Amino acid sequence: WSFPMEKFRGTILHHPPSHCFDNSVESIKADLTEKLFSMRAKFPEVATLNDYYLALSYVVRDRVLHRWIHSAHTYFQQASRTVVYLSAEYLMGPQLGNNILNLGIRKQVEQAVAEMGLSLEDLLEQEEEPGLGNGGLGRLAACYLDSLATLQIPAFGYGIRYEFGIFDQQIKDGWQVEVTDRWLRLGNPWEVPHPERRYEVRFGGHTEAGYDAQGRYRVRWVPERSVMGTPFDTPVLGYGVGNAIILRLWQAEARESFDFQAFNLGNYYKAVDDKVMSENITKVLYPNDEPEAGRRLRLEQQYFFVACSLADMLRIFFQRDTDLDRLPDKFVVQLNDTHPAVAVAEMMRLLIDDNGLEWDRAWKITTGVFAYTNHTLLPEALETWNVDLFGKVLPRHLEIIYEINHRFLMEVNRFFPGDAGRLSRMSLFSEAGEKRVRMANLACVGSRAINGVAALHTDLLKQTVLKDFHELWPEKFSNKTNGVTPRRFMALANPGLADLITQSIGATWLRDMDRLKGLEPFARDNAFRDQWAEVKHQCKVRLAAMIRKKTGMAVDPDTLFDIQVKRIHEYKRQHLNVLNIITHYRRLKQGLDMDAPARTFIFGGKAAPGYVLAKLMIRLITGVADVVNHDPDINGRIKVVFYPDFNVKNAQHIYPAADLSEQISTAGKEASGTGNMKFALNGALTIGTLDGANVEICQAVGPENFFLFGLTADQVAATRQAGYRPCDVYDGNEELRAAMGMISGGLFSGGDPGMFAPLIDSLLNEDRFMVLADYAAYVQCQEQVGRAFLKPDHWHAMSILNVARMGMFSSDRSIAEYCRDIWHVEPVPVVVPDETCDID
Ligand code: F58
Repeated sequence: WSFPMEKFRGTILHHPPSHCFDNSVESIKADLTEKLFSMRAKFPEVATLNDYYLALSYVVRDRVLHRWIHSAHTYFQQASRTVVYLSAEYLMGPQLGNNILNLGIRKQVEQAVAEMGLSLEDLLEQEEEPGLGNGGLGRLAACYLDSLATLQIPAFGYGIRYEFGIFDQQIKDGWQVEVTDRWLRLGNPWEVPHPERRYEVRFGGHTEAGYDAQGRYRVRWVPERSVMGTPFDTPVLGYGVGNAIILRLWQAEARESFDFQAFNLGNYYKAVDDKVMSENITKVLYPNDEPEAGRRLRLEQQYFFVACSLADMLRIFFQRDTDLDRLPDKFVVQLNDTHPAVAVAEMMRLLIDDNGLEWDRAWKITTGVFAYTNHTLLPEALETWNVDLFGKVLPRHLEIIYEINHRFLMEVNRFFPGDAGRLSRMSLFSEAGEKRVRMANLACVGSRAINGVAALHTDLLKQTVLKDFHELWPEKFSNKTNGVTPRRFMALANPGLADLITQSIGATWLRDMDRLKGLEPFARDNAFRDQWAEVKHQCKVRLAAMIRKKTGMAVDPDTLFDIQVKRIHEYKRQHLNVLNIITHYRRLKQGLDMDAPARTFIFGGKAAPGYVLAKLMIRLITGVADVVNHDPDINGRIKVVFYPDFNVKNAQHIYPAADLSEQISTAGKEASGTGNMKFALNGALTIGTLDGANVEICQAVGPENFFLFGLTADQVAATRQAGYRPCDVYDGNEELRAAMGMISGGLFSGGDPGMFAPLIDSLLNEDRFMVLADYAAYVQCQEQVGRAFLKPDHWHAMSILNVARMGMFSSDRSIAEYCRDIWHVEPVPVVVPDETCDID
């Protein structure tokens, strides 16, 4: 088969290539051997496991691209309204397994590789995931692409192709050590580069104002330097449909490899300087879970990917249209938090400077295109940029933002005359201290829709950080509770449970998670409960083997697996979990609580490299593990594990094995959480506060199937208002004093009493996240968990009901709501001819 080039002449693709991919076992085997030869230049005797992984990936990629070509052609022909998702992060996870699942060819591939003497599991294990995100926000973007494709929505995900993603975490002597993530080292078979379609992105310099030939006022940006953005496309398949969409990530490259003038003068180093500087822009993902407003490179990253993405969007628009007033009919651009918010100014620049539109017309188009999702309530996490820095990197954009602000504040003043406080709060610039650009305000002003990511979060947004904007434009606000994809986090991660569910209620739940409701009657069925318990047990055996492999530790799959995996952060309160473990440990040493079930406490998560207290929390966990795991008095009744390098790949082993999911953030601090959903979907019961989406999960599964504890968001605020003094709580609770005393006495730091002092001091003096205030309620709730676990029939019934009632937490539901309420887009089915596979 050769590519039918003649069909690609001109810009319009009249007939996409049609090729019948034979998905029989024989054919997959033949293709695999051929790819080993053509893509790896190897014959079977010398091929490594990684060669086979790559060859299989190319076999699968051909079939994926076939769907993408038909999708692109369909969307193009129909000039479909398209969603543009702008996100600085995507945590996609490994691709091979997911693509095999969505192509519906798992059984054939399994057999084909087995007949060649390989195991699919080993090949899947070879894949290094693209860790192009920090945590929940990046993973949400990946789940949303999965659902956009599955719901047949024409969409592009745009982002940054970081050469180094989130660091790999190792644990050395109990401490986190960060190791460069060289994910591209062995090649990435999933992406298709398009160097022919690059864009120039300009930076710095100054602006010049003047009049054009028609006497119109015009501003010219004279940049100081520019870099090129090259797109790398990764197709994302829908499940059970022919549709595929594209994740398009931009890589920065120097305009020219060498500055020839400098080179000719003999200054070789000056010549390579530019190349290095330019390519730095997409070198590395910032590993912080809070913004770093000081970093010029971070601002450059943001503008770089926004400029490339909007230029690309306009290129696509102009293929079919000439009238920019129709842009909002054809595209909607979703801003995933404020990281791409500079897009509002860039859109205005493109319309006014590059396309000659007048301000009002440009503003109407801009505010017709954008929508903004907020992901945080923590005031310190709201992104701002120093005005001087901003002006140096983006002088023209700063001018545009000043003009937007001027007009906006006049509008505010019309609605709320003379309200100076409001004007200063709503201004796009904060003037207290050094002058800064407020990106959330820019995103709100430039967008026609604003949403939070869980019901409580959206309510709190309206009452606190975005209160003024809500009062001005209540109609812009809505809630879109997060969701997760059941394809990756059930079908792929937990095939045993997925099969059991499918045997009981049919397969449709994977595309319509509300169908899980059909499991409810099975909660009373003894035989089913036994099967359910057996699946969970197998998952725990599998995780125990992984723990053994990664840490050398033996854990018992018959114990209660109590798991907290997420970024390490004070507000997520891993230290509250630890205080309970220490309390439990002490009681056991005293001969108390002897009837409690044996537990394995498992932690996982990365700490931002500069976040001292978070790194200390990891050291505390490993310190406690060291003592407790080796104490002969405990005799295995408690084990503590820190599972290193928590990422999407590991997560797929971890969620299915949990009995208990720890969702214990301070109420009002976690915007939504999505790990909470992944655990519950896999049959874990939750111990949690009324925070983020826990509120909705608890309501959906029923409070009788959820271990709820702690202060509510209102109580947290009221306690703070009333002058909360953590030392009073400390003084009044003997067990708390004892637990903290064991830490500060050096028991978990090899006798060093100073090691955890910063952590202890911060709890005693300020306790911003009310750890001490919730301690007693948490310990008590954990006792309740222990008692419940001793009644396995009831426990498994609760577990079944949790899964049965998780329907609304599918990312398909979230995306359907975005489509209906914000994006106003319709599905565009894609017919892929000549496909021989059935999707099961
Ligand atoms: C997370 N934010 C929220 N930010 O914390 C979580 O509650 C929510 O479920 C999730 O978004 C999805 O809505 C988050 O992950 C980041 O990682 C940012 C990365 C860039 C710097 C600032 C934090």
